[in-house]
Amino acid sequence: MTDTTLDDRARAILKGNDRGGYTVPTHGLYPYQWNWDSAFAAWGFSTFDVDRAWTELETLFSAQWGDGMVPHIVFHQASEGYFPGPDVWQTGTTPASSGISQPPVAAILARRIWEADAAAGRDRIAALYPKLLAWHRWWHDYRSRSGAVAITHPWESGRDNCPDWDPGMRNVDGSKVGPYTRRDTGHVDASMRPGKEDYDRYVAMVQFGRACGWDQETIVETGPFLMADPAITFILIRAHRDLAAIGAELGHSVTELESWAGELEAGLATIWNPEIGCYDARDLRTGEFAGILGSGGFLAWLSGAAREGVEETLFAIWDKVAYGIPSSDPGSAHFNPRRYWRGPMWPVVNSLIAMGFAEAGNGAAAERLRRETATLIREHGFYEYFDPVDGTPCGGSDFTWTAAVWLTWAG
Ligand code: 9WN
Repeated sequence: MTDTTLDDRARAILKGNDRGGYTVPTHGLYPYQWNWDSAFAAWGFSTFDVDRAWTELETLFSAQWGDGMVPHIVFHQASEGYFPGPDVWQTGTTPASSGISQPPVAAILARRIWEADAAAGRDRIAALYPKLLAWHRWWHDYRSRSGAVAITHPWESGRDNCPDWDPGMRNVDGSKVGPYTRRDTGHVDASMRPGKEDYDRYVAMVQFGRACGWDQETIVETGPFLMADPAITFILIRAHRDLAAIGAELGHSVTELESWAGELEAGLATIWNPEIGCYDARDLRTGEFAGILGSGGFLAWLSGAAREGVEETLFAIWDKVAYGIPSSDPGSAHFNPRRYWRGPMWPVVNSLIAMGFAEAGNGAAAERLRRETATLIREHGFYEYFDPVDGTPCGGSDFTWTAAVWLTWAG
């Protein structure tokens, strides 16, 4: 296919996954609206339909909770195709939603969407601004207490079963969750998905949230899982700054956002693991580091936080594969090139990493990453993710965020 044909195909995927005001990540496997998928979808739409781009974000924020949290899934329409659905989460919200959040990329991408058409976007971004601010306040008040950003469920990281979460997962008791039926393994090869023990623990964490009425204070203070996530920390620092830039342009005082970004920047010291020479996921219940190098650490450049020596450490793992930055180190015992987040390369994460490289002045690395990602999409199509060693396409096909990053970055 030529790149023009691929552009057409990418636009057709976004339109085909449109369910009216929101897009699903892919047909079948993911039948609802996901938080960070939608922010990428909006960015993709902004290349040919800015109005539709804003609508995507507006629909997502229509599900915002009273405390500012923006849920990771919004269940607009009933579907039998996904587990766990609204009957399992039981959050009691309208629209129905999950009880956890997802990486706060919305402000980063909203700023880019606004740049795509400044005049048309002014009223839309002005209306979204207080909602974005309330969400950022939620991350600050509930999740930034240890210095870095904490997640209460691996699904909140968006990088569900990456080895970064293994220390925290070991302490979650999944043995009493009772029977349930997974749907994901009916859509894609089970060997590419998280295992049963992982799912038992994921469900146990949902059951804890449900039992305490999704009380955030209880979940953070006494829930079964609390880990500091370097990737969300980098993303939030960057998102605070982008939201501050938006706010300043709109005439708001942004000192609060700037101070939140500064606090997190200082807090990065708490997730620096000298043993691996990199920022690292950390179990906040035990203090244990995960000891994992992978795509999460590469997001340091997005917030301008890369320290001396990090480039050498991290680029060595990139050099071990042929295509893009893998989600974990191919040299480690945890690495699995096709099992979800335990090794594969994800175009969507690579697009954020490249954004960081470009802004840090490393245009050559940004271009290498773009080229390697584009090669995979050209050869195989718009898959959810890829084997970084031999390029095998994996997961769902005709994937919204892969189409979106083709239009905005890789293509
Ligand atoms: C759980 C939709 C989502 C992405 C996540 C990805 C995967 C869900 C799942 O799919 O997570 O949220 O059931 O595996 O890990 O990043 O947002 O594409």
